[in-house]
Amino acid sequence: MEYFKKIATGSSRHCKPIDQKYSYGTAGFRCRANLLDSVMYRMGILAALRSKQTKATVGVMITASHNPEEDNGVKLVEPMGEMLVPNWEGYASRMANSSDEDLECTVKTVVKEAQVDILAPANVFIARDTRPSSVVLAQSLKDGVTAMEGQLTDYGLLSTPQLHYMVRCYNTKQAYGQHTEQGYYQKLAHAFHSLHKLNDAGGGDYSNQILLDGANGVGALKVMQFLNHLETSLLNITVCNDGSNGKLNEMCGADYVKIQQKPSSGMPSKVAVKCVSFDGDADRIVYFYTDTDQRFHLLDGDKLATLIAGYIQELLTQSGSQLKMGLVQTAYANGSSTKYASETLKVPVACVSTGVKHLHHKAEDFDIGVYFEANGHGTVLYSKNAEEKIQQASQDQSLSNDQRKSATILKQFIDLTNQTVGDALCDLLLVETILWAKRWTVEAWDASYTDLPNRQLKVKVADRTAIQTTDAERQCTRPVGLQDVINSLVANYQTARSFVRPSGTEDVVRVYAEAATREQADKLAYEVAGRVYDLTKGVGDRPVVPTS
Ligand code: G16
Repeated sequence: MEYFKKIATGSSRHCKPIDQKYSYGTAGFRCRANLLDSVMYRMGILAALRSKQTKATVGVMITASHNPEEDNGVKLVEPMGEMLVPNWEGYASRMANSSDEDLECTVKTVVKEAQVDILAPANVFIARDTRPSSVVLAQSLKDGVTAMEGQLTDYGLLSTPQLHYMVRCYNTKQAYGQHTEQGYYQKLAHAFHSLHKLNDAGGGDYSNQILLDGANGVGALKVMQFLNHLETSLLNITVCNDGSNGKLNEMCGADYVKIQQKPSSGMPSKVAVKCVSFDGDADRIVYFYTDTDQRFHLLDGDKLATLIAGYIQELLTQSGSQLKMGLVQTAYANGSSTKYASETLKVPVACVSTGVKHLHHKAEDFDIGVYFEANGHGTVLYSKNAEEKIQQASQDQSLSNDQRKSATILKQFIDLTNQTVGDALCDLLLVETILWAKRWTVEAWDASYTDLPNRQLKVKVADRTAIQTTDAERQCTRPVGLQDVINSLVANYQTARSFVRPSGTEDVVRVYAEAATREQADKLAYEVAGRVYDLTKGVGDRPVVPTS
């Protein structure tokens, strides 16, 4: 058939490096950009096949998000804006790893197994981040889509959540919004402005000044565009690390701030000023500030999750709604946040493996599912039933004015949320809306609970897949004996916890530890990292507890 001949012809221009093995990680394929040409071409083919099979538009984002600028990657977007479904991850791996000669045959097998109507039309939306390599890789991707005679819309530079949003808008025939950048900004600005009007008693000690670290990436560019739609008397954002001179994610961005537990470079140091950091493709956000004693305070994904869940809970109570809300976290969630959510907010908490795909899926179990990874990646999902009930309550004349008002606020809150995936800009606007409504400073928010001191480390090893885990990654099953070692180290500290897992985006093993004091958390993390190094053939220097 014509299609399959075109695959082979295209493949000869996008040859797979011999012996290169690609694995579909936490959020798609990710590695050095110079190894990705063949992967992009094949993901163009795969996206077209998925579009044919679902009879809907799908998306492909070219980004390596928080990774260094030299890396790149690909994230695939399902018709309703979610991440690619698990069985298609398997097809993606098979296609990425097929030899050039076998590719045609592999595609035929996928077509058969997934029951793809090869003659159906295909429609693919694509976008890219600001990495220099993304431009060339976009062409490889397009070649793949074109080989399958798919239609293409190239949005050029977008944040990852913007592309997810475009795909959902298009497939819902604009019921979710317009599938344009302007449409996205207008929807958010309208909801944000409306929420300020509705929360007319807001303000108080609230400060509308924000210093924003754009990670020298696409998020900075998009926030600057959004500012044209925003009433600056409500929110005054100064964008730093806008890409004009710094390098993407280098000593800046949400991942840097979260892991290093210090402010991004490239930002003025101002006491008590609210700062936010986006990651490289603007799907994560963390807040931070420096207090009058020059101490750094991080408000990470856990603090965002509990703030948002607590506020929604209040609105549900005030509107008399019976909807059930739940919070989804991962093993990285600080123990204090889990305790605060379940004991103070009385919100049920679920723990799943790392990766938005897992959190998103679990959040669908609730009427309203709030999900956040500690690294700042998260959003809120509202079931159809929840959206309908909230809409009805906002117009129900049998309810009191206050009840109707709370339901109306919730309705606008839904409009301010990107339900497809974590979205740094939407999350920022949600947080600012809540802080305004509660008349809170960033310090007041921070005081809702105190994080247990924690440390995250990366260990380079010969083969990170030597580490295997279970129980939402909280227990290590391989190498045999490592979990016993971790248990005995943890037993030496108070209120301590530690786990290890292979990263799905970087070639490292991640180590997490928390304990009652900063010294204990650091010591425990380095001790566990040292044992990981010993038991899984560490590369480079063995991690040791720093002396100062
Ligand atoms: C991706 C995923 C996140 C995950 C992060 C780190 O984020 O979307 O869910 O937490 O990678 O994953 P790992 O620990 O496996 O490396 P991003 O923002 O880099 O796309």
